[in-house]
Amino acid sequence: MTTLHNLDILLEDAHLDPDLKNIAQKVAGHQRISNDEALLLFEKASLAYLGTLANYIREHKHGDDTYFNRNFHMEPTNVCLYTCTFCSYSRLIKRRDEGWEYTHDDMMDIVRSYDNKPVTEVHIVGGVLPQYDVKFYTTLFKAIKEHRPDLHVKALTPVEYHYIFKKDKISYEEGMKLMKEAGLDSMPGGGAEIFHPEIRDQIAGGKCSGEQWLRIHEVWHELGGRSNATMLYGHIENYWHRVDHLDQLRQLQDKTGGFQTFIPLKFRNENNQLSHLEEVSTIEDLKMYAISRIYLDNFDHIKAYWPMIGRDMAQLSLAFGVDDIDGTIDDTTKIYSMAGSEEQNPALTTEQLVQMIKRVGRKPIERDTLYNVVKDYTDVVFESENEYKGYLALPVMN
Ligand code: V47
Ligand code: SF4
Repeated sequence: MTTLHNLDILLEDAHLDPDLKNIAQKVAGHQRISNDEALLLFEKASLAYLGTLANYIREHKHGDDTYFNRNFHMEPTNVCLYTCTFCSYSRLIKRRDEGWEYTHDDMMDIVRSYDNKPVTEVHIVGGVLPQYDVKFYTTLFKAIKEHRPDLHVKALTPVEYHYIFKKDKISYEEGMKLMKEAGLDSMPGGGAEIFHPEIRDQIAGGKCSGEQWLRIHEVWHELGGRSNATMLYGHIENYWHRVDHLDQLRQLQDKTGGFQTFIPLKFRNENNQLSHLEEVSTIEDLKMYAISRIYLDNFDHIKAYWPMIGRDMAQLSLAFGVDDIDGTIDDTTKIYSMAGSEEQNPALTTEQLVQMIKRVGRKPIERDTLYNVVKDYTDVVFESENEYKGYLALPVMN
């Protein structure tokens, strides 16, 4: 479904604002856009214009290929000593009876419950509590690897790492090395929120700073590791803060090349201290995806996390720069729904996910965490509905 010609039409449009035409020319020439130009896109560009540019880049990088993976989430605890105002979990520190605090054995029971299921990744995130320390996580990673060496461990964010390394009085370098030796394969993108202290100080409840978040990813990349990045948008930040956030990610990526995917996360307003804020519109969401794709020229992938935005929006996002819709996840916790995500009970079979992608003219590709192709579903015809049923979930943490 190539739309490469659409950009040509746009470039010939005599009525197009000269600044926007200039940006379109840059995109056509595969040149990087500046921060001022990104700001201009947020402030001035129409959705149709942004979609044309973002889709051009998306198709240039990936054609119609659209990635998903099969993973499951484990959350050691949903209680957290930080007090991020956007998070539905932080309040549980005072109401611990409503939360859970899993032991090592509980966590391994969850891992074992996936024996014989075709998952390639476990995504581990959680609240921050003192008993979940370096020892807990290194022991857990080692046990997972012993039990199932093929399972990719994508675990924890700089929020946890900063806390546990500080507690053990070890440097980021020492700490990340220990994690790698224990079996950590990659880092998810959480905890980034908005880097700029003007906003972060108001929403991030005392957890690691933007600088510390970036530094821990840098250290991990220097060890040869890969990771993802996110941005929580649509609350009290303005466009300038979003561009600043993207700028810092682009700069670090220039230095290390260690990021795989950028995931814009729309702020949801239920059950948290920012419930008085109105959520941004779906048009704003599509603009966010498109501008991320246009600005982050050194990121291979842009991911839409579909349980949060809903299936229809996920399909739409594939025309606005997105090439990855995360995956089939077995949700044991249902946490995502606490923040008011679109999918109150998200469950998609692999077949449904594949159909969802095919229906918007794209090619469904199952990938592993590092984007190696596991299976191309383009020509697969499903015979039964009884394929392994994977559930999708949002870990609304870190
Ligand atoms: O850092 C918390 C966000 C993130 C809310 O790397 C909220 O593959 C919206 O990072 N409304 C954690 N968002 C989730 C995350 C993630 C998810 C899927 C895949 C990957 C990956 C990473 O969730 C937190 C925070 O930014 N979050 N509360 C909320 N009310
Ligand atoms: Fe804790 Fe993460 Fe929630 Fe912040 S977002 S309160 S660090 S679980």
